[in-house]
Formats: sequence, C-alpha cells, structure tokens
Amino acid sequence: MYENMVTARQYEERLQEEYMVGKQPAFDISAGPIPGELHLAAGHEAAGAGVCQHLRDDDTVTAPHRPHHIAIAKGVDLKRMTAEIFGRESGLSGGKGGHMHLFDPDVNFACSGIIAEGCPPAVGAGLAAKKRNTDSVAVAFLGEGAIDQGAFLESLNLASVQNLPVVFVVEDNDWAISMPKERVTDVENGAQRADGFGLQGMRVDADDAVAVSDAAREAVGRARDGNGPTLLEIQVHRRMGHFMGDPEAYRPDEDKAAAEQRDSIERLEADLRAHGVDDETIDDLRSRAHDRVEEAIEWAKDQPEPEPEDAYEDVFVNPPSGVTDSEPSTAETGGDD
Ligand SMILES: Cc1ncc(C[n+]2csc(CCOP(=O)(O)OP(=O)(O)O)c2C)c(N)n1
Ligand SMILES: [Mg+2]
Repeated sequence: MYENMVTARQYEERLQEEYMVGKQPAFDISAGPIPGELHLAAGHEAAGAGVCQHLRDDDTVTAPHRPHHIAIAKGVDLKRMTAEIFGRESGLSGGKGGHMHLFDPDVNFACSGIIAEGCPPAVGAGLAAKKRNTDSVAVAFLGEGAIDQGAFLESLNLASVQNLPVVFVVEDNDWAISMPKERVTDVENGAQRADGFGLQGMRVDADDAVAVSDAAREAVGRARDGNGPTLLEIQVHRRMGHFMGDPEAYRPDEDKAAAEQRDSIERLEADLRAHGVDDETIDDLRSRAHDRVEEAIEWAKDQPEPEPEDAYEDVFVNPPSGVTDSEPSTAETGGDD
C-alpha cells in the first residue's frame, strides 16, 4: 500500500511539472504537452490504495475526474495511461480520452469527467457478475459532491434491491470545486445515505490507510460473499486546488493548512517504522516508485502523436452485422427488440 501511495504522489508531482510546461506566464490551459484540465489527488491516496488492494483484475472499478491514484492502485498500465494523458497514439484510448477518460479493459477500469457517472456502470458490472455466477465485485468511486446526484441514489437502490456485489466509495474531501459540502448536503456523514436504501453504510474518519484497508476488506468481502452492497465514505484531504491553475481564492488558509498537516503517506510511513520497517526498505520502496514513474513519463513523451485524421476514428461503434445505411435495423424501426 505504501509503495502504491508513494507512486501515486510522485507520479502526480511529475505530472504537475510537465503540465506547466508552455502554460506560463498567463495560464493557457490549451498549451503544453498536457493540454486541458488536470485534477490531482494529493491527499486521496489512501482511498485508492486501501480499497484496491482487496481487488482482483476481474473486479471492475469506475472512478471520477480525479482518477490517477485509483487507476494506479487498480493496476492500470502506467505507461499507456501516461501516454493517454499526453495525448499520444499509444495511450489507452489512442490519446483521445485524456486524463479524465482512462479506460483499461485488461483490469476493468474506467473513469469519467461526469460526476456520479460511474455508479450505474458499476451496478451493471455487479449485475453481470451475479448473473454469470462469478464472485467478482464492482467498485464505484465518487466525490462527496456527487452524493446528491440522481445517478448515485438510483444506483444505491438498484444495488440494494438486487443484492448486488457493489461497493460505493465516497472520497469526502469536504469540497466540490469551490463549494463546501455543508452548503449543499444536509448530512455530515455521507454514509447515512445508505440507511434510506437498506444497505450497509460505513465511514472511515481517520486519515489512516490501514483503517481504510480494514473497512474496505469488510465491504469487498461482503460483496464477494454474496451479501450485498456497501456504501463506504472515506475522509480524505484535498492538498491542492480543484484543478491545476485553481487559485483557491475561496478557500480559507486554515483549511488548506489543516489538509497539509494530515498526510496519510507520512502517517503510514511512521506506522511502518513503528513496526520495525527500516530506512533501507522505505528508501527501496520510494526509489522503485520513482523509477517506475520516470520510466512511464519518458516512454510516454517518446510516443508519436496521433494523425489528425485519426480524430474521425472510434467516434461511433461499428454497426452490428445486418445493419446498413439502406436497411434500418429493427431497433431503429421500433421492431420487436
Ligand atoms: C454532472 C456534472 N455536473 C457538474 C460537473 C462539473 N464538476 C466537475 S468536478 C465537480 C465537483 C466534484 O466534487 P466532488 O464530487 O466532491 O469531487 P472532488 O473534485 O472534490 O474530488 C463538478 C461540479 C460535472 N463534471 N458533471
Ligand atoms: Mg469533493
């Protein structure tokens, strides 16, 4: 877990540097090797690592617009993910998705920039697992700003009434862009949403990766054993702006300072040392993470950019066999499907 979390932090620190290339002096969001928005997850790492360490490749994870720590913990190919973020041809989606739309079918990972969008597909994956009689599970990550969304609430209900192997993980960082959570949501503990839908609710209040892992073990185990869904809320800390370039003028200095003081990585490192893990082992883990990150970034930067005409590929799925321009499908004509 520690190596995973350090990898995510170091990875994002490198992305920050690369992102700012060419964007100064006036912040030009479309310039540089990583054009567009970039949402970083410093302070959220314990949620990704603590939950995903209980998952297998055949389990499904959907993540929101702040996905890197979750993708890394789920085992998404770091090189192809980085190439995707840099808009390169060998990226996970040929460089067309960018950092908010990472998709890796090898480990069943997807993310989306639409808030709470990942909940219905996770319920679908849970339903598929149940119908196929497998013991795989699905996990939907979302932010606390998404817990009033209809897609989330409907997903809780469907997962509960169908007793599906789904875990909903809310990363509560107290903010939705510039909106403090108490102004939009009238429960302090988002896990209480579970009560209205008849599923288990849990909240891990400490920024303690081991506590997150313990709670996730219980929730994932419940799903895998056929005992239904869980809503697990994890308190995390947003150490940065909502996106790169966010001046955070809306955020009180004390709030940011408090987030900076509670670093789950430092805490886990102290726990490891207290359990007898020596400096050399910690240094080895950190340098392994460092090398992996550098290798992925250098590889991605060497990859070719897609040809402009590739923009027209993959826009629509190929029509199913039997469907041609001249012969509309039964679905289109309102047939018996
Ligand atoms: C359906 C929808 N509405 C609004 C937005 C714009 N938007 C992007 S991020 C965000 C806030 C999300 O806050 P939260 O869910 O708490 O996640 P965090 O950014 O704090 O990790 C909003 C409103 C969106 N992407 N999708
Ligand atoms: Mg939030």
